[in-house]
Amino acid sequence: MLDKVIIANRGEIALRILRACRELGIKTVAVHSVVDRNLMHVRMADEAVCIGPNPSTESYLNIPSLISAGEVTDAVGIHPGYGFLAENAGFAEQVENSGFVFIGPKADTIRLMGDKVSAIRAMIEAGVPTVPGSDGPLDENHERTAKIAQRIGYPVIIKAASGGGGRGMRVVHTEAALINSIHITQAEAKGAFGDDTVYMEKFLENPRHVEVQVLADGQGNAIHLYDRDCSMQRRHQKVVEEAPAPFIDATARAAVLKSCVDACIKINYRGAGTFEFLYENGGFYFIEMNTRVQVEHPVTEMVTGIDIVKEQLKIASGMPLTIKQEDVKLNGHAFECRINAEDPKTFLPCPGLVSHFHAPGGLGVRVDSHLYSGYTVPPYYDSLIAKLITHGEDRATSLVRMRNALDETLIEGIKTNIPLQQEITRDTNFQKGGVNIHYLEKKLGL
Ligand code: MV4
Repeated sequence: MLDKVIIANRGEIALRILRACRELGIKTVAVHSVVDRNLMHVRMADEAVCIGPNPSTESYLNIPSLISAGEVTDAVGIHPGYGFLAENAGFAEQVENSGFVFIGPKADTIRLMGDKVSAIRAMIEAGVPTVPGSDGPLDENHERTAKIAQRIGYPVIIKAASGGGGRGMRVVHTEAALINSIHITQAEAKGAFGDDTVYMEKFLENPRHVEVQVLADGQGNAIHLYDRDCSMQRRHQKVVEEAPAPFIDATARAAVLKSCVDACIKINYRGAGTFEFLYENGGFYFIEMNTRVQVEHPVTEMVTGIDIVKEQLKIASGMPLTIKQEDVKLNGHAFECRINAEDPKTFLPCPGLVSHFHAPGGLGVRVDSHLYSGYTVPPYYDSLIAKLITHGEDRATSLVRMRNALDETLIEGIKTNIPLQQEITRDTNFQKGGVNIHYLEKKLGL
């Protein structure tokens, strides 16, 4: 087992990683910015190192600082969490070249999946269902491009190969608009990512966002932990997630789960990973793969009983996966509501002093949060301050527990999106289940 791990993140996920390390007897090093010296996990860690000033570019994204912290503390591994450097192949490479274990996939795998064109190619080769598309970059041969669009059928979507998560994409409805739209997307991609490579897909109008969680050890063993539905989102920010995804065609689901496991074996994947799909009319269409632990991993933990972060640490220690696919049993249903320090009407961030915090409780209620009474939410980072997770024997039980948990939660001193979450749990279409990715924005009148 890894002896000592640097937790290269902050907030709830840093605390989540610390808890997993404690269970495994791994020593912990919290690295933090100046303002974050009072974070819950910094107080609890075996050691703490200040890695720089408040802006994340000078602290949580400061690679030399992070490597130095590993050196001065004699750490063995570095856990990147999510966001920040979690999917930065260059970081993973520097971590490994400096003699540390990067708790995640190999740098080459991160690079393969970071380029959406190479990711899609890898998936096609592995038998994962993808969106009908160009299956490669578009070039300056406009006739060829127009033919691809004709074959796929309009509307199509142009996406930046270096994009992802909703950045750098444009929908095209007619051949007349095609070439100009490609040029605009290329220019934007060049500016945002320094790479103007774009590709084309059929634009799916009303899909759901369904993703598959996997674990693989890079030693020939891989399993899936079923699926999650993350369709309840606003401007590419997930708001509520649930596991398993409701109302999925059983045959399509069994096939897609198997294809994800096969793909992990084929690319020799290592660590925790997520295959993102659009799900429409009973079919799955791969769009991207995430090579990190995700914010919403707890809903999968609740329905499978598997600690995903502990598995990441065991895999990084070189241990083979001991969980067999047939031992992964789905038990009940789980929801996660993301609680953000933001105005529930304008969605503007709302940092400040939390004068009072009271967490909900009871059977099937989990709170992943670094909050405490007297904590000040700084303005420099993501506004996620807590994740409320509920579990129940069925979807209705899990949902009523979430409604109660939200009603019980007290966060005073700052505005939060709890009123929005309360409204969602009382929405009859959400209660029925299976709403698509546009539902929340339409409900909010956007
Ligand atoms: C799409 C799509 C429709 N058709 N691709 C947005 C985020 C990025 N991960 C991919 N995205 C989309 N790709 C095709 N071919 C619609 C979206 C999309 C979306 C996807 C998942 C969750 C929320 C979304 C919100 C708007 C658009």
